[in-house]
Amino acid sequence: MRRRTFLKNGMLGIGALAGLPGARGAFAAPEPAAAGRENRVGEPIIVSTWSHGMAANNAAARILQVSGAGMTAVVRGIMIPEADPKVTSVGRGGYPNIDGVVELDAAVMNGNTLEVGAVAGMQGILHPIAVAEKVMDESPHTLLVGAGAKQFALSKGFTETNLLTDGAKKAWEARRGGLKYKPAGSGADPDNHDTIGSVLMDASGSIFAGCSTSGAAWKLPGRVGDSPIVGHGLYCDSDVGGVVATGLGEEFAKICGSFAVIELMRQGVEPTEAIRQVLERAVKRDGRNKGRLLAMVALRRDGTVGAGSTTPGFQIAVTRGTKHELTDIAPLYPPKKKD
Ligand code: SD4
Repeated sequence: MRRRTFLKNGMLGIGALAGLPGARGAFAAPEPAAAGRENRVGEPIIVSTWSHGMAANNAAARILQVSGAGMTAVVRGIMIPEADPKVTSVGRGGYPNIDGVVELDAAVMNGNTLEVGAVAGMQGILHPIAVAEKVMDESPHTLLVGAGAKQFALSKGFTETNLLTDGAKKAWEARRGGLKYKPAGSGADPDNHDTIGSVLMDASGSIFAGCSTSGAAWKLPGRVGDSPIVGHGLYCDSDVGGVVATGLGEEFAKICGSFAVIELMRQGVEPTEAIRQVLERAVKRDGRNKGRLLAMVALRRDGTVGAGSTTPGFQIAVTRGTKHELTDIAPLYPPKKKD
């Protein structure tokens, strides 16, 4: 495993986060720690998927510094890649469905209370992660989809916006002639990766998780992946740790990937080994999964970070206190070299 240390602090500012309707402010009271779940590490830890996880971690760390509010920090961190048009698998700039429409999925989870909030297949709203938080905090439900999710967001003061950038439209147009939807199980589209997922343990030992994605590029309208489904794309429990997934959502659904990793960790399995066992389960069931992106990162409540990926290229961003690090994860199934 190669390690690369990136700059401390000094990355993306959080100015883009201003003006969110009624969001918990940067100075909101911290969420209460769960009794007996002290942070034995003594400093907050944030782990996120992919290189854009660095910017997310940086923003989250700054929120933690000013308010100590872990859930707010996860949400505000994820909002950075959601707003970045260069990230083609999250928020604005995300690749659209087969009809050229961007549909977004997101979820949040509070590991103290096991409360969750999620939206799926939502169109025209820039920050699905913030809407997911509202679903958790201000609705009696856990998951809202499609037009209902959008209506809920508008009712909470979010505004409608165009999520399809010129770049994403061009990519879709270039593919349109040859686009034929590949049913689940036929392999991940190479354009289909890089969901942002974050797990955070705050100074009190409380654990929070969130993830946000535009899902599979060129998907069928209405397709929902693993990311907004608790237990598939994310899970956290402050007694154990937190997990987020990235890759082919249909395959995580079949094994309840994130929940499976948490339950192995609960039984004492090391985070990296737990992820390996769960990914192996997916590969054992279907050998084609060796060549499809299925990747996960986990944080155990003692501060141990684990990760695994079927294929090469996966990276995780880890922040401990003020130290940010991007780490390449070696694939569990390296592609065979061609002679
Ligand atoms: C999905 N898991 O919708 C998401 C896509 C993804 O990295 O993670 N890409 O299937």
